[in-house]
Formats: sequence, C-alpha cells, structure tokens
Amino acid sequence: MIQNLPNGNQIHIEDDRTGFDIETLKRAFSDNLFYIQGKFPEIATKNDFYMALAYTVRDRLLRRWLNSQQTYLKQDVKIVCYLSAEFLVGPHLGKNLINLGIADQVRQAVGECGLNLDDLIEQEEEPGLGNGGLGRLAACYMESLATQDIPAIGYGIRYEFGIFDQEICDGWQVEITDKWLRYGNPWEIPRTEASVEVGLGGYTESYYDEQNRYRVRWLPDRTIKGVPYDTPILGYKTNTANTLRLWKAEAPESFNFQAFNVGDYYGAVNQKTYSENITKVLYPNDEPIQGKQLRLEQQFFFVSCSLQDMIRIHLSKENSLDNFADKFAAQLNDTHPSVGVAELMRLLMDVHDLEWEQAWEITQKTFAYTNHTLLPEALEKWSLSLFGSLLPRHLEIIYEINHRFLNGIRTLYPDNPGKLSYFSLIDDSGEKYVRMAHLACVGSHAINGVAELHTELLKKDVLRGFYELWPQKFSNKTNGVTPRRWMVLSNPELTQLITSKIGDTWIKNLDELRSLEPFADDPAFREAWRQMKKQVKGRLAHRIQQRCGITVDPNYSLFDVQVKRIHEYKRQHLNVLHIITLYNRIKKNPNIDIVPRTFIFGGKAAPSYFMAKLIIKLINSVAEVVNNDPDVRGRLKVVFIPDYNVTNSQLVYPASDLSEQISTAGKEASGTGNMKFSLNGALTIGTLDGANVEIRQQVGEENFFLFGLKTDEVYQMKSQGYNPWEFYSSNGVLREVLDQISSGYFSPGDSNLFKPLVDSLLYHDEYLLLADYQSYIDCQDRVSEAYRDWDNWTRISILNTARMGKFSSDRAIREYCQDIWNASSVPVELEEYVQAKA
Ligand code: B1H
Repeated sequence: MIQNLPNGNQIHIEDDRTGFDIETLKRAFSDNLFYIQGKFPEIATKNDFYMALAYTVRDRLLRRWLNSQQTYLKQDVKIVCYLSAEFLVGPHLGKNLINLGIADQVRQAVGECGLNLDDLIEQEEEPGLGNGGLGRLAACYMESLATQDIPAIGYGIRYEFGIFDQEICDGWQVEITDKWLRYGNPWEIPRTEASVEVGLGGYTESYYDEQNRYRVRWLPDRTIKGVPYDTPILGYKTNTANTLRLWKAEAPESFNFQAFNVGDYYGAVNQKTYSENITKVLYPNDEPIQGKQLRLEQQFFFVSCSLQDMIRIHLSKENSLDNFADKFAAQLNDTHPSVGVAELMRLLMDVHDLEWEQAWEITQKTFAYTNHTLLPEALEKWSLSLFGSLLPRHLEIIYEINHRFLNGIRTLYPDNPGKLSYFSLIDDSGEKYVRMAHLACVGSHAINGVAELHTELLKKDVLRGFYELWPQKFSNKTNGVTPRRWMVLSNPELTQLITSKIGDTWIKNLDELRSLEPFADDPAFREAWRQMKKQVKGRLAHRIQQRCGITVDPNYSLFDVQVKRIHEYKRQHLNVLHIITLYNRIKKNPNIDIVPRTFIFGGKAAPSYFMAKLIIKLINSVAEVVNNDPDVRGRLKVVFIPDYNVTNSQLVYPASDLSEQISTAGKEASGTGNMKFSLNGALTIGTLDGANVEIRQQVGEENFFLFGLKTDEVYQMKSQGYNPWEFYSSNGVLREVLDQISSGYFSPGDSNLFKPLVDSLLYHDEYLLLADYQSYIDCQDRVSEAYRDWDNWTRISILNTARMGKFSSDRAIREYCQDIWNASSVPVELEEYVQAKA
C-alpha cells in the first residue's frame, strides 16, 4: 500500500501489518511476539504464540474495518442496529482467517515457524456472552450482515463473566466462573472517548422552557459511565467489517457529591464498585428473573448507551433528528432491550426537545421486535415498584403510551372493557407489572417470530390481540445460521468434498448446494462422503477419549446426538428413556442383533434449575451402568460432553449421524442447532416443532424421522385432562424403564435420587414424555433399520446437506432487510492509501 507522509511524500510498503505473503506473515508474527507479548520464542507459551498470531490477523482486519466505518460516515447509508443482551460470537481467530481467505497462507507461515495452526486456534478462550440459541443467532446475523455488505452495529453488554463453565463431578453439574478476559482480549478496542452517561433512580420534575412549553426532566440519583469496546466483524471475502459494540459499566469521573456524604471517600469507592457491578455477569436463562434489579439495570444500561450512541452518530452527519428513522433500524432481540421504546421517547422529548407525536412516530418507525419464545414463564415483566424506583421517567412515559394506546382500543371495542386489561402495558391482575412484550409490540412497526409454526402460534395465541389489531405488522422470519462458521470452519473435510464437485460459490449462496443432489446417486461420491464422515467422527472420538476417558467407535457406531441447553421441554430425558429401553432389550437377550449406537449429550443447566440438573445426573448415571456392563459389549455407549459451548459444538455437529430434535410440539420457537446438524449431513429424528417443520419440508418427508404429537394434539390432550399414569400402566416396556429409574437401578445406594424426576413424569408430565414415548421408540427402531443400509443412509445424508440452503442466515438477513429494515448493501472500497495527516 501507499502511505502519505506528513511532508506530502509518499512511500510504498508491503508492510508487516497488511501483507499476505508467507514471508511477511512470518515477520509480522515474530514482530508481534517480541513487541506485543514481550517474549523470545524460546520462552513463549502457547498463549503467547496465539496472541502474536491474533494481533497479526487483527492488523489485517483493521484496514477493512476503518474503511467500512469511513464509508458509512461519508455516504448517506442506513445502519442496522441489532440490540441484543447476548452475542455468542465464538472464537474469532479461525473465523477471521476463513473470512479473510488467508487460512492456507497462515497455516504455512505458522508451520514454517515450527508451530501448528490448530494448536494456536485451540488456545483461544471463547467469549461466552450468551446462553444459547438467541445469542448465537445474533452472532450469525452479524456475520451475514457483514458478508452482504449491510452497514450494521451490534449493540450489547461486555459481561466480565460470561456464561459459566461447566464441570461434571460425580455426574453432577458444577458451575465455574468464566474468566474469559483473564489473558486479555486481542480482538476488542476500547473507545473511551465515545463513553456515555446513563442515569438511574431519582425523580422527575416538570418545568416550562423559554418558549413556555411544558417539559419534563429526569434527575437521576446515580450515574453510570458506559465505555464502548468494539470488535470488528468481518464479512466473508468482502471488504466490509462491521462493529460489535459492547458496553462496560464504570463509575463516572465526577460524582454528584451532594448526593453522598461530602468527603465520604469510602462511600465513593463503594459506589464505584456498585457501578461496575452492572456489567459483571450474564444471567443464565431459565431462572426466575423477576425482581432481579441488576438485570433490569443491565437492560436499561446497554439500551440507553446504544440509543445515545446512535443519536450522536446521526447528529454528526445531520442537523436534525427528523429523519432518524430513515437512517437507523433498531431490532429488539426479544424483549430484553424493549425498555428502549421508552428511552428513545425520553431522549427525543426531554433531551432533544421533540414533541410527543413526532417522537412517537420516529420511535415506532425505528424499532422492530423479534419474539423468541412461547413459554409463558419466559415472557418478561417487571414489577411497577422496581421499575418506577429505577426508571421513574420511563414509567411516566409508559403510562402515557398506554393511555393513548388504550384510548384507541376503547374506540375500537366500545362494548368490550375486557379488551383494555387484555391489551394494557400494565398487568394489574395482582401485583402490578410492566409487560415488556406489550411495550415492544406497541412501540414497533414490525413484529416477527423465528419459524413458520412459531409465528402462526404467536398470531393465534400469545399475541393474538395484537395480530387482530395490526395484522400488517406481523411476519415470519425463519432463523438461519452462517455456513462460514458451521460448515467451512468447523467441517473442512465436508467443505472440500462439496467444493470438489460444485465449486465454492455455495459458501456465499447456499441455495447452490442443490447442485449436489445428482451426486447422491453416484456410488463413488457416496463412498467419498462416507469416508469423510468416518474421518470427522474419528476426530470427535479422539476428543471424547481425551476429555471423558470413554472409548467410542467412529467406524460402525451410529453417533446419536442431542446438544442444547438442558430443559424439560427439550426432553433430554425422553432420549434417556430410549437408551434404557435398548439396554433392557440387550439384558433380556444378550445376543440380540442391535445397531451399535453412541449417545452423545451436551448442554448446560441453569444453576437454579433443579430438574435440569437432575437430568444431567441421570444421563451420567445411565452412562455409568451402560458403558460398563459386559453384556452390552460396547454396542451402546453414552457420553456427556462437559462444558458444551461454541468451540466444542464445532467438533460435534460435523461428526453426528442423527440429530435429536425432540421437544414437545409447540414449545421450541425455532431451534438453530437442528439446522447445523442437517447442513453437516446428519439425519433428524424430531417432532413437528419450531423449524423442524420447515427442515422436513426442505429435505423431504421420506428423509426425516418424524414422531410424536402435533401442536394441536398437545393442546387437545391437555384440555381433555392428560393422565400420564394411563400410559405408564398400559405400556409394560415403559413401566419397566420408569420403575428401574425410581428403584435406584442407576443410582446404587440412593434409590430416591431420581424420585422427583419420575414423580414429575407420573403425576404431571407437563411436556408429555409418556404420551410420546411409544411413538419415539418406534421411530428410533426405524432409524436403526435405516442405518443398517449404510449406502442408502449416505444417500439421504447427502440429500440433507443438498437441500438445506434455505437455512443460511444470509437468506434470513435478506428478508429482514427487505421486509423490516429497508436497508441495502453498501460496498466498501479499500482505499489505496491511509492518510497520515489529520
Ligand atoms: C430463545 C430465549 C431466551 N428463546 C430469556 N428465548 C433469556 C429467553 O436470559 N434470558 O432471560 C435468554 C434467552 N432464547 C431461543 O431463541 C429459542 O428457545 C430457540 O428455539 C430459538 O432457536 C432461539 C433463536 O431464535
């Protein structure tokens, strides 16, 4: 590149920070080891080498990133702002090498330094800034936005401790704090100069301004400083690098000393600690969050920081906020950021002097809301007393929004006062609450679910009234995943095999996988596919041996995999009932001809979710018995992979033969793991739930193992008074399995250990395991039969991959851009030189 010097001269450089050839990469790598890590190679740790390489790669990102930001500043672009309490981005190094297109060069350069690239990639501690699907979706969407050159900012929280690390001790989950920042984070850049202040608590007062207009101002009693930390998110083989901007809470420089005891130094230090608490830790979901003040503080904190940031960016380019909604689209990733509706109103009115009507129009045009769950217990609500004491001005604004909204409802349904309490933003049936989903619906111009079935159920059930009111606001946006991480990075063998037949353009245009279909009938290709699968399974087998000390067979055993958060609705325990059923068949007839299976589980349970933790213990207890019973002779193996996270999952999806997607119909909003499995050629056993429905449509009914009650049958069975005991008493095989668990067969010395679990199934069975048991077992028997014909299984595996193009996050992002954001591509040119002058 050419660089301008301050004196106007120019110098040409193939410099160590941008060059891609092997010698340059090697030089840059050693340079970073010396000057950033401060080490000679002789004494450098693996982590030092990782850091040196990470900085080498980061340097090559920066030019693209700065050029992207400069392009957005100079051109009249619309920026998509994805507001999310979670971004589960996963490790950056391998991903950035793929997207920069320099994985091969870097592998060679590092190799010539006597190191192995995969070892260094493995050193990276992943940022666990999310619970599961919702946070991972946000990460896939950021990647697809960049790949399609859409200007975007991801706004979230820089948790000091992300999702806890899981260890398994004596079969139980133990939680360890996730100190992911321990060794430093080479991928982020703090932007202290762009810090903002956020208020909390206090009171409001009204006044008349110079023009004698009635105004309100908020006088918070605490102020927190938000410091942005930016991470570049590079698109695949494009110059666009967008920003993930995560906020860290700090104490403000200047205190309002009046509010404290003047001179109370220790009090002031305490206050500092208190401020920094806000971004300390990610809350694990599936925990009752009601009343958790810190969680509401987190939500308001990051949303206020982000909206202030968007307004600052806007006002640096334009002199009024009138067209704010034409320049920014703000997507609410579930209700977690929905307090933003009230905060944007406050900023526009109280700080920037707009009138209600205009502020409201801008707010509604700016926001859109994605719902991710139908579970009633997961719908967020905040008690009025907590909300009002923390955000008094926002509560006033919410009352006013509600007042105006309900006036409209009264006019529309004059004879139906029940409609008022149905729609109200305030639940006042007992203790009063703010209903965040209602706030999100009223404050947004668009509302979407994350799979066709889920969106239909939102319209029919959870948000029915809102759908009747504003049908035009509703649409479906089926989730998607990025093939760059979930195929190219995690499954190079598969990527290479596909590319050898159809070229590599499918990586950016996943529908092209269709052209693989004819090869499903080519015996040589099937053989190559089978060998590829064996090799990838071998990698996982090796890891399982290392991590769990369990030997599994990658050659003949069917890898039957369920990895996801542990939750009763996801029914990991139904899977366990199947394992025990097979085990009993062997015990009764040790010479039975059975298809060998390796059952692989992974997933974290919320620390306070007793039943989920008991399910983990059950899996490990069954594993102990099955894996060590000589009658089984290794034909069945059960493995629980500890600490399931993005890094581990990249090893799991490619190695799977069978994907377990067995939630109770109507409970899983979409699922995204289901897509990652099938893209990697696993066949699915699943219910008609979430995106399973669409996966089955795409791959073909005959290539999908369907079982279980459908959503309407679930409703029907519940309304007729479901009695699990009937299934228990009428099905001897099932009865035997449950009796074994409750009699302590799998928990020697503690026969009561699993009683809560069995009792819950026998007396409530909220998620209808017993009702679906037989259908699941029969379906699993069909799976085994199908696996015996490995050649046909391979054919179906190829067809699965070939027909999954729809589930690219690129497709999902295109739909959001067209239907909701009205955003378009802005290609970024790499400038020939960087200005040295200001
Ligand atoms: C999903 C959540 C979620 N839905 C509360 N809801 C949380 C709710 O910390 N909290 O309070 C965190 C997360 N996560 C998942 O979203 C759905 O269960 C999946 O079915 C879906 O695929 C995923 C992405 O849409």
